[in-house]
Amino acid sequence: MITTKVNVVKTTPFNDQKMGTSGLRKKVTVVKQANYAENFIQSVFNSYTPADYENKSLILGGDGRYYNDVAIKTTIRIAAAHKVSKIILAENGLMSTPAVSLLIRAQPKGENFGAFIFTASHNPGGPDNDLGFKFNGPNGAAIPEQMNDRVFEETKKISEYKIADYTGEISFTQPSEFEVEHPDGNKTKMCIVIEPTCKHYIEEMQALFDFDLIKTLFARKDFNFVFDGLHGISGPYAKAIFHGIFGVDEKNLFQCDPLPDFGGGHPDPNLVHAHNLVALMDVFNKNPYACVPDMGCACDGDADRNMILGPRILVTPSDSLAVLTNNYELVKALSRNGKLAGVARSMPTSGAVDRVAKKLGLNVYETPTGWKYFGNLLDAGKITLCGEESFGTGSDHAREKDGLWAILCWLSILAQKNKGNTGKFIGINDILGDHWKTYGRDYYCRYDYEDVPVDKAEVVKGNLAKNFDMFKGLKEGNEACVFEYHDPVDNSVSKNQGWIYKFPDGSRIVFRVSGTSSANATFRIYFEKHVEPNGDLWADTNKIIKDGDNLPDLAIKISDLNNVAGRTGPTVIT
Ligand code: VG1
Ligand code: CO
Repeated sequence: MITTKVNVVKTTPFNDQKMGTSGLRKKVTVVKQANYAENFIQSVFNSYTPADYENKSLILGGDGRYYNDVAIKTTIRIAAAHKVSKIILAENGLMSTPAVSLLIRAQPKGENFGAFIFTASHNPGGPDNDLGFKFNGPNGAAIPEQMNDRVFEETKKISEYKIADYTGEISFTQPSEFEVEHPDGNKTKMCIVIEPTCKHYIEEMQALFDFDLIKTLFARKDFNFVFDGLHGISGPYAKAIFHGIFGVDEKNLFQCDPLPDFGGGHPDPNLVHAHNLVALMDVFNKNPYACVPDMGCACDGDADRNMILGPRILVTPSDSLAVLTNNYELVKALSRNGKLAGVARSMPTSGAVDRVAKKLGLNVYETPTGWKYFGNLLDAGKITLCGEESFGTGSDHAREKDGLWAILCWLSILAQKNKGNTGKFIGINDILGDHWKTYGRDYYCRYDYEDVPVDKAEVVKGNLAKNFDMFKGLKEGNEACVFEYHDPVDNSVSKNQGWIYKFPDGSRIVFRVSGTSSANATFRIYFEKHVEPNGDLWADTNKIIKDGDNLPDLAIKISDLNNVAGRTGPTVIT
């Protein structure tokens, strides 16, 4: 038993603790400042009433990045001072974002306050890189925008925080107990229980998917599967599921040990940062003699994102959402409650899923970027499946996007398509080809301009609004607007969610400012062009978006980004 006393510590506010698209992300050097983490965590507690957290449990997990251990210990000490009765601590502090969401949802009703997830997701880690704090409520979802605003208000007026004075060791592998003496002399108890990193998540996946069916796929000699964990938290899950259950050779599971600095890379599964996997899958078609696996996939640092690759092709996340919708009946996790209730996509995600939804008679919701906007739709039963262009796919099973779940969806489709097939393997390219022959192809690409100084970013934003009329004048039927979301469940309004420039055929250029970068501004430019089923379905994306209306050129003309930011092109193209 650890005995400890609560101290009330005077502090002054930091003015930069506003949560972005997904939690608070800052450089480790910023979080290391005295009182920085304490202020933020206390401000979360201050945004609730004692009835929300006293005598409740609090879940703590994370992606294992540098400094998480310190942040977790601080949170435990603040939770003790707020009479939380039970900390459910992921073993070694390691648990993926979707696994935490599922674990919250598995807690007895009314007994859980929520969870802190210590992750900056796809952002790099290490002493000079990023750290992140996410807070999810008792429904398993990241708290909504209005709650983020409330926390921000608290961070601006905080004057003190409450913290247990115990600064000794706290085990991340063994249970422990605290006796906490409060300023009024009352004593409370708090226990820490250790939750294994993977166990609960894997049980949930086994219930959601037909693992025996998927095993028939892995039993085929002509199915070669590779996975890249990018040294994030997906590795332990991938090893347990793909190797432990499906028997994939461990040498086909790359970078599956979580590292505090992700081995120096960005744990971001895209064409740029997952370059080894992309090269192995020969996506850029550089080696006609290469023997390419049938499926390659990867997850990000906190394992909520997924990347799916077929031989020599990336399945764009927008297409992935459309294909999953079209094939939902082949996936137990999607069809277990009958027809899909509806689908949703973030605004910059391509309209590919809209075409499928139209055919299947499903409602489509277009939300701002960030998973938190799907929460209300999922809770209200309006949608079953949702996704974002940024490699995020998920469903009503959790309240976060779920990387391994999405991979299991694709494995289910491949297994079903090849059920009883003794001939040539029906692969990802065949599934994509069939899809495009039915719906046409929405060529899609994103340019990121990272690290634009804030004053220059303001100039670019000014240009974007100023040039609406210029764009509309270019072609009859062109439209331009600032995206605003009206939540159909709670009627809340989210303004300024990106600039849309739309052509009459549905092609679009979209601009947004990232809400996950830890310093300076990142502009994201999204390009989308539709080609009809009888058009060129297997062309190079770069060629298509430049053919006819040259979308990248036009985007630069509208924003004057290269000039203003002194650049010759984007920093990342995916
Ligand atoms: C990015 C993506 C967004 C995603 C968010 C969090 O946000 O664009 O779609 O929801 O990251 O993903 P932004 O504001 O930088 O564009 V994760 O995997 O960081 O939790
Ligand atoms: Co993530």
